[in-house]
Amino acid sequence: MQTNVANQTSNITVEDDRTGLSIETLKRAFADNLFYIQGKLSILANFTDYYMALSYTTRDRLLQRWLQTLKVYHEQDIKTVYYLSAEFLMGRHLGNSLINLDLYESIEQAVKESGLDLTEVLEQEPDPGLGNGGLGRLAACFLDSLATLEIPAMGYGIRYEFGIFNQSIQHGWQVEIPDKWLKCGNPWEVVRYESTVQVKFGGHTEVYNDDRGRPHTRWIPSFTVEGIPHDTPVPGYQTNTVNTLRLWKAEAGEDFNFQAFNSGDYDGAVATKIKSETISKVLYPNDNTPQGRQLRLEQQFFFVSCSLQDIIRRHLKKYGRLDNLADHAAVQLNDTHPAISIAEMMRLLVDDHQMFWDEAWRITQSTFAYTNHTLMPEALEKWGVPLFESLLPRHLEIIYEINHRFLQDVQTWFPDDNELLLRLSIIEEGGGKKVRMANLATIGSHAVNGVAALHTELLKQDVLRDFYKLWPEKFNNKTNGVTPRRWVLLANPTFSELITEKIGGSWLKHLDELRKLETFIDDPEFRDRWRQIKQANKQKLADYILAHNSVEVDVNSIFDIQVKRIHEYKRQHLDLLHIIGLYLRIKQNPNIKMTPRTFIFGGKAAPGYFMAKLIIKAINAVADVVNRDPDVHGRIKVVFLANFSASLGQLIYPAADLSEQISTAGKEASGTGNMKFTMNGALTIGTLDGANIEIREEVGDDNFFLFGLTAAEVEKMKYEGYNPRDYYDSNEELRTVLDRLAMGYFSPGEKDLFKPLVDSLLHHDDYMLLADYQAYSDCQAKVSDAYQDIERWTTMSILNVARSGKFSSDRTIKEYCDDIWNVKPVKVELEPYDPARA
Ligand code: C3B
Repeated sequence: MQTNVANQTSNITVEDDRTGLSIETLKRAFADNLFYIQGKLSILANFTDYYMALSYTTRDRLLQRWLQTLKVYHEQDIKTVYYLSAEFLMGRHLGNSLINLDLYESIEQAVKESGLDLTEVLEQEPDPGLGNGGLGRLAACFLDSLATLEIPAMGYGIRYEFGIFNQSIQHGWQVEIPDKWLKCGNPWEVVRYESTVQVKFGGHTEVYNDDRGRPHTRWIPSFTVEGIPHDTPVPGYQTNTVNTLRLWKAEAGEDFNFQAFNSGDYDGAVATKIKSETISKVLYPNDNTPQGRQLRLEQQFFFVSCSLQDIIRRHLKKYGRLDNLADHAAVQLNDTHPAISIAEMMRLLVDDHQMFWDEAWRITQSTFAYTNHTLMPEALEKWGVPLFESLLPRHLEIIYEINHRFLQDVQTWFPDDNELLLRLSIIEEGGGKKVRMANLATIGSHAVNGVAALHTELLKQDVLRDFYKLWPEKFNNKTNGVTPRRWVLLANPTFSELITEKIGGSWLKHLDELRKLETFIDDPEFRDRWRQIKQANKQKLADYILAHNSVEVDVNSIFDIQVKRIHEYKRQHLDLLHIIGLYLRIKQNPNIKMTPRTFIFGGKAAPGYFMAKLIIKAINAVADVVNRDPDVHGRIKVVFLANFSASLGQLIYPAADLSEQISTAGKEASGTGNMKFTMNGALTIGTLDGANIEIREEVGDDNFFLFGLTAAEVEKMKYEGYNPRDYYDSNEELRTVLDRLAMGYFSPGEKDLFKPLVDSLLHHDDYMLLADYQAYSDCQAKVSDAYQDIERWTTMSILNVARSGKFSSDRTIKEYCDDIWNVKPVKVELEPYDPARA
């Protein structure tokens, strides 16, 4: 492609190419980076080159703020938040950096004057998928809010070489393709070799006496791995604060190969290298269902040990002592994935820094806090003792010691309650001993939180009930939130413009101000534009669907969307049963009146999760039949969008009319997609689950389509003996729907394809689809009616947005700061860039 990038070196001489913000300087910097970093003349450059050059241009402007932030943190007496997470689903960096630097329009102009279209360049960026779903994306929203609120903070995680797989759909089935996100290089990371740390594995422990005759334990590992920090800047929105996301890459220790190599065992030497590097090779693609694989424990310990050593090293350098660690560091455990931190911190303090146990324990407990993200029993991490012992022998000893002391305390508080001891113990007995990571995290932390009000209540009453009895004051709720910068401003620019025009721009930092939109609710011009923007967003998604699925959809139909990981508890198949129900109604009566709908699905299934993959196939099979049937006459269409990701989400949320949040009550800890839909003006059809409850509370009962059993009703029904067959027998439509699916109506040539799905519903129905089917179907009829009244729908949509302020992650982060971390903002003042002084 011919552009005029190189022709733009006009007569500007004063502004610095690396910091200047004028269009001319940006153009020159862009051309310069294309030439000197990408090594390309513009006539030979491709879009990846443009993307890279533009990223470096943007990164230069971040660096000034980033290094200044580091300097301020270094010089001032501050307390820092360390967010430990095995996943960070950051989304694309370039667009977000431009937004947060307030540089979007200037760069857009500079790029345009260079003959290019910014949106096309932005599309070149690989979406760094270093997470599975909600938990990883929450971590990313939190980093954005921390920087925006000017809180000293650092994210710590793993630099996976392969992120979440790319999903393609072949013959209706999910096919996984490795995600080589680093193949063209990563302009957003800076490697800090000088801060490399050593991580030990395996081996044994031994006791020795120090100079003064005090006994200590030391760990003699069988191998050591190096952790190399890769730092990514995390800019706040319209602040100078740029925090750091530090991801660790595993490499072989320096001395790994010499012995083997010198004795001629070249293969052996390389094998060690490969084993070491395997640790940060790939993200486990499971969401809410851990697999007890050794490599996974290695990953967890690897990044925890790297991060804690890093925190201690930096603290010691600054303060020269460790007794005040908790005054300067708050470490948050994002689920149990980093829970081994509790034992590793004790090891570092007691063994390496020779601290007394009680002092080390006080520091550990006051430093750590733990967030639980799921009640699914199968998702609570447990590691077999033999595996643990072979990989982390010293940590097992430390865990036994923590457990021993803890259970002694329990015994004095509750004498003679052996059952209680068994339930509270970090070690699960019977059927092979296991280490319970949630117990370890709860005992070793000063605060434990759930992620929505209902979830926290259920934690207290159920999963962590006994701990709640011991320490009620430890437990607190922190309802999740999402960043409005990525999920509204970046994803939905015209909509954001309308809002800013009406209420000013400060809503982006104070989302509660969206309330002011209610004053415009009767303004016909405002309402018109509101609808036009939604329509235009739907058109954009329709274009995408046509290009990717070859399905033409009607932008006047209800865009009814369910995007999230595929899981039985999330009940994508309930949505599907309803679609089949509608289809059968059309088949029975081709003239039936029906509000047109486009049902859109997206989401990945864990590769080993058979039923989830079968659900994807079923959606596509139904889509094939429904979309081709002339009787349907375009009234319903079904689309499965492949490879749902953060970037695809940015296209989808703004285009939704209806948000499907239909998990079995009590199963979805919070949900965060629900919040993104609401903020972009979609209405929700949902159960009383997770944060849906709070969304409904905020937007008002009249502006939310509620259906289904409550968590308490689900429990009661299960307790009393739930029989899904009763619903099958008594509900004719439901019976026909299930029969058609089971008979092969949607799978010609493969009669029994969906039998496992139907059997599971008829015989177990763990997630109570059949019990909720009729209520869901009735509620959907109300949605269709409401959509017929376009004025009523518009009012509801505006109210949903105006009342969504609570769901900003800024609010969530402020609560963590006040109630758990006890940290305060730190202002970063910018100094003019001066290479001579730097
Ligand atoms: C998810 C939960 O399933 C969601 O309800 C919740 O909104 C998010 O975490 C964020 O809190 N979750 C996940 O994505 N992965 C897990 N292993 C556990 C929970």
